[in-house]
Amino acid sequence: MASEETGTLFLNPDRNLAMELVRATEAAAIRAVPFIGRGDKNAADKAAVDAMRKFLGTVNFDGVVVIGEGEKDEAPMLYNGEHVGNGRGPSCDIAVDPIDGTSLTAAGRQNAISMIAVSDRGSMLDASSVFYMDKIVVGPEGVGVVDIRKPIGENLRALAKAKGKPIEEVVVAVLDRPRHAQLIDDIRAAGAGTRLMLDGDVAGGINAARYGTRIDMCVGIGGSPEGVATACAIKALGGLIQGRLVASTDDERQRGLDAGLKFDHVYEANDLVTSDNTYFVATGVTDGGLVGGVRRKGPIIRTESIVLRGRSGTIRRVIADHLAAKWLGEIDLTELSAP
Ligand code: VTB
Repeated sequence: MASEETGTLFLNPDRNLAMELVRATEAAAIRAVPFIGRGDKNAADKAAVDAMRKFLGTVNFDGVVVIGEGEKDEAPMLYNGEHVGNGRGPSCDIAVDPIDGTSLTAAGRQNAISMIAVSDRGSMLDASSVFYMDKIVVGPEGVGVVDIRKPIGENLRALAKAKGKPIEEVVVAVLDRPRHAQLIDDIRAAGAGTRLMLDGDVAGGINAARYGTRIDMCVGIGGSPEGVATACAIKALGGLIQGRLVASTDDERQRGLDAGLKFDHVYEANDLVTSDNTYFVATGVTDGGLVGGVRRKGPIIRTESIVLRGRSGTIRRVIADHLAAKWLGEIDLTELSAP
């Protein structure tokens, strides 16, 4: 028996962890609710960060934050290198974004989520010194078909063929940024349509890879932390993610090189996270294409989450009803009145 087996049981994240992690993203999403549409993204982020840190502290694991979102805009964050969990149980790397879409939340827009990705200790790429990554994400049909090194038009034609549909029916999610003007033109010139995202390319990437959505591909330059988190999810969905780091300044490039990162290099899913023992959990803050937002229904607060597990290749939806009375006094529930 494996001492090896015992070791595996105790040293690596196991399936029980997933439900514990959902509690943390649920709490972060619920706590962010009073800040929806209130114009203060840092306050929303702080509420979510505090809730997530508190819940993670009760979980049986020894997590190290490899990727904490926030440095880029000096938002409140779970810091890189911070230990989370109660220190007992499996040793994990974690990528965390208490709210991906703080601006969306502050504006009262759709598609804000709270998310955590987890994998075996030492398996996540620490790309924290370089903020941006050029990415391409597609579902299982695009594996071996699409390649970030090829022109977008070629990739779109190849994907349309692999999916057995005309290119006019192919839909591509892209962050709506000036830097993507040419990319957007090229996608449309190839005959495909775009879904321009204000923020949230993790959800965009997952929707591109997930079965049965209207999105076929997610491309463009987004956050590198988001790239690693998306890779944890893609392991469960069987799709493809490739990323290339993009330095905005010479200093940043040098910091990346000093940290052992490579430019002009294509990071595959297995480079972004070397383990297949990955988890990705997300709870909707506001309504979105991936998960619905937090709702108040009479005496309960309803949250909607997804749980993806790399090893089993599963995606599960978790609908949770939380007794609102338990949260009274802790949060302002006025934002939660049923739509
Ligand atoms: C994306 C998006 C995130 O950062 O990764 C983006 O998915 C990239 O940075 O929700 P810019 O906003 O500077 O383009 C976020 O917007 C979060 O900061």
